[in-house]
Amino acid sequence: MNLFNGKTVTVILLSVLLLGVLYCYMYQSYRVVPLEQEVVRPDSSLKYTQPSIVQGRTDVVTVTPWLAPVVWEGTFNPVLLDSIYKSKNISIAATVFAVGKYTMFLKDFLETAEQHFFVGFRVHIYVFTDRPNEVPQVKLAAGRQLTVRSVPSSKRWQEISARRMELIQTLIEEKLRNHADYIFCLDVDSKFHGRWGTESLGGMVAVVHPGYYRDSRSRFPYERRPKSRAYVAHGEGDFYYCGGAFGGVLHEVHLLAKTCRSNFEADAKEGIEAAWQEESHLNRYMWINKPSKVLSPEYLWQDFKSRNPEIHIIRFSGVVKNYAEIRPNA
Ligand code: 5GW
Ligand code: MN
Repeated sequence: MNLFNGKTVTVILLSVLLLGVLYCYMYQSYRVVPLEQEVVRPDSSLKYTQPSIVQGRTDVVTVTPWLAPVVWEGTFNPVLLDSIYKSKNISIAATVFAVGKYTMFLKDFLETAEQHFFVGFRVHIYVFTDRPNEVPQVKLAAGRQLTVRSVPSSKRWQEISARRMELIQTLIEEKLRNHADYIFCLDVDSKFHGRWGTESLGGMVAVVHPGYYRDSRSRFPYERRPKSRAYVAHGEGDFYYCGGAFGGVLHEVHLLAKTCRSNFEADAKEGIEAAWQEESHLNRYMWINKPSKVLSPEYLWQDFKSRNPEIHIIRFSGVVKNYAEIRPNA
């Protein structure tokens, strides 16, 4: 019997090949762990107080029934979070509208954003205004930018409101793709008072409205007419979210803006305007498509409201405004 006939040689060669492949595969899978551990952050960022798994805030709900975190002071470590996102070299866009006399709010908004909004990160603020010459000169830190985009004047709030979603949609399509990772859309009649940073980042992010967060949902000012595309039925809805602040990753906010805009316009064609315009559409959208992160009312308080005990910090708050003075036709 010839041990070295063609068949045996083939079998031996195939076995060697198989062992080789197996070895490479095992070697790889053993390596995966150390390789991943090599991508560590600087030592100092790994030293922080031990997180507890049994103690934390008990006075507020810190997770939704669909397991999205609800961000409250005391639920996160800002230094740890910043170090995680620093290594990803993220950039954050923010939109703010200042049409008509609302340009008067820009100075405080922009100056306080410098002090509190994603400090140390790449931030690009887009101001949409019909009065570009009234945009104040604010000194920006390195890595931070401001762009002014002209929009037509409008006397009707409904028009401004409707166009907000449209302008957010087209900004993302035309400018932001491949230039920003996250976007936040904020009301201009507000100021930052405390940190608003990486703890707020998520796929789709909504802020719980300060005016309704302790109420039963039967009292939420959702759009209640079924013929509107912003309709939320009685007995439905999670929270009442603010129209004055929302955000998330680019593609999520793009879809949100596009959907809200088309629902808003389809309603308008039928002569319907939702109770709180785009805030109503946003609330409907967030009911159907749950936000992946919910920000507590720390992230949009109102200056006229006294601070409730569960509010340990006010990060962003709407100023008290004189409606007669600033609003057209008011
Ligand atoms: C708002 C209401 C009635 C008429 C006009 C306006 C208006 C809103 C305006 O004239 N110019 C303008 O830039 N806005 C933008 O929409 C601002 O960014 C403003 O922060 C946002 C939402 O309107 P607010 O802040 O008056 O609404 P509330 O519900 O926060 O009081
Ligand atoms: Mn506002």
